[in-house]
Amino acid sequence: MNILLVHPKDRFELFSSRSVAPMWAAVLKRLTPESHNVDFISCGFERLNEKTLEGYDLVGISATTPVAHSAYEIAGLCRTKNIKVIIGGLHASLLPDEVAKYADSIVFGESEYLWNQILEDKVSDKLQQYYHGSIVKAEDIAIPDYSIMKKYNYFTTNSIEAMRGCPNACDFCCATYFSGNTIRYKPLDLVIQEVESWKTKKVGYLASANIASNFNKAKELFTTLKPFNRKWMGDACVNVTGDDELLKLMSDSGLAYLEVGFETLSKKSLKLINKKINLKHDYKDAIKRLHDNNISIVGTFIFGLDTDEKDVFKKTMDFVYDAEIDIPVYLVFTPFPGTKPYSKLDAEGRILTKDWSRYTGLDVVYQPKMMSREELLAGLIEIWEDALSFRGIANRLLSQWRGFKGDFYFTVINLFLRNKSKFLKKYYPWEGIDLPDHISARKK
Ligand code: B12
Ligand code: SF4
Repeated sequence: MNILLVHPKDRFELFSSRSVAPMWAAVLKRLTPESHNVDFISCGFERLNEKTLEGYDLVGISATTPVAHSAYEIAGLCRTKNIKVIIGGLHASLLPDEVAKYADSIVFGESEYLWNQILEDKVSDKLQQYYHGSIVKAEDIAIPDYSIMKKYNYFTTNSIEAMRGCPNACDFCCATYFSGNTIRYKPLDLVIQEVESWKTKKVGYLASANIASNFNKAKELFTTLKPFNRKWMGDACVNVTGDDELLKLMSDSGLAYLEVGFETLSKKSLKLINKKINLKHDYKDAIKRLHDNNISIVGTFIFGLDTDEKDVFKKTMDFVYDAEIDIPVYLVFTPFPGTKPYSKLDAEGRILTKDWSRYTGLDVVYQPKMMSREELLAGLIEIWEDALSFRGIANRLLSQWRGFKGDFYFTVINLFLRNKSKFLKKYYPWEGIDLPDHISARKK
């Protein structure tokens, strides 16, 4: 068969398709027997039309929520050409019945144990509508094969999914709805094999929602990564700062940037979103510990929770400067469909749009409680503008003396974000939201 894997694009191209190469497609390529041909297109920077689809027997598309509309359009195009289409990914797993309306088959959950079955079913013309993936064993988490992608299109293809699962089950986070709380670390010999196969010295990305879900396993992993003498970026929870040995091993392994979901400074809000793990940690102390270990912090914050008052932006901004967070990431709280917060807000009649393409974290899709929709969006715009102003960047750069240490990634990430800040102009006006005059005037 000729198989085409398609990575959809988000409506406003807010998130660069060029950052991290889509691992799902590289994983399916690895799982596909040699007898089939696999090609790949990323709609973020390549055009897909009827002509492109010629000659394909099966099209596979991955859908997260903000790109679901694009996945449906592509699926529609395939169906007009009578090509069988299958959709997998987070959104398909959260809303299988919706996705089933647009595709011949949908895959929910992890696909390692299913893909070959699907291909066989297609060959014998017996495709099923639903395929339900089971939790994959650690040793079977596939090693991605990026040979179908043009590597120069991406910031890095040196991504490794060294583990899956997180025990914390925060209400708003889709990761545990999908992979459950079964924690699986890839066997270390597979990790070694994977990193050794990388052709470039580019930064390594640890593509897991919480790389330190199990401290002992994480320690083994970082000990294994150290001899490779590479720079790494990854995501973990603030609780890593409670273990000095782990922090040292992370640092020694070359972990340069750690994305930490601080989410909110308010304990009340943390309880509301069930991110209890953060309650036990003093953020300022945690940040100091990471810095003391030479680890820079990408700190994410969400706004618009029911407990958030209008002063939340100012308080957060002051904290970010005071605590010297290296790269702040500000998002509006987004209730992804299929999650508890979504069901609650929907039952309260507060979901304002079911246009998933607006579920980006940079839009307001529900009625906030303590401020208006306009105030929430205006606050987000202003805090981003501050963070990406030259003053904001210089302040953060100098506070940690990164300029003198020649921190290449700090510059790259900030320039990338500054470029992305154009979204504020491109995206405006947000449909149905009238921004206050002082913001609208700046956008014209
Ligand atoms: C790496 C990552 C990114 C990277 C790279 C994304 C990329 N280019 O692929 C970057 C930083 C760019 C990114 C951006 C965003 N991300 Co992100 N990201 C992740 C992360 C940490 C890992 C994803 C990954 O590559 N996993 C490894 C691969 C192999 O797993 P997988 O994609 O799930 O694929 C498996 C199955 O789903 C299935 N499958 C997937 N697709 C298909 C298709 C077919 C045909 C088949 C058969 C099977 C199949 O097979 C694979 C193997 O089992 C996840 C968290 C997580 N653990 O899932 C969040 C996650 C996917 N991101 C999320 C979000 C919200 C975003 C952003 C909106 C950012 C934001 N505002 O918060 C943007 C939007 C991106 C977009 N346009 O969709 C959410 C998605 C929520 C949702 N409902 O859709 C997640 C789950 C995080 C979370 N905790 O909520 N992200
Ligand atoms: S700790 Fe992080 S990855 Fe784990 S459930 Fe909470 S938000 Fe998701």
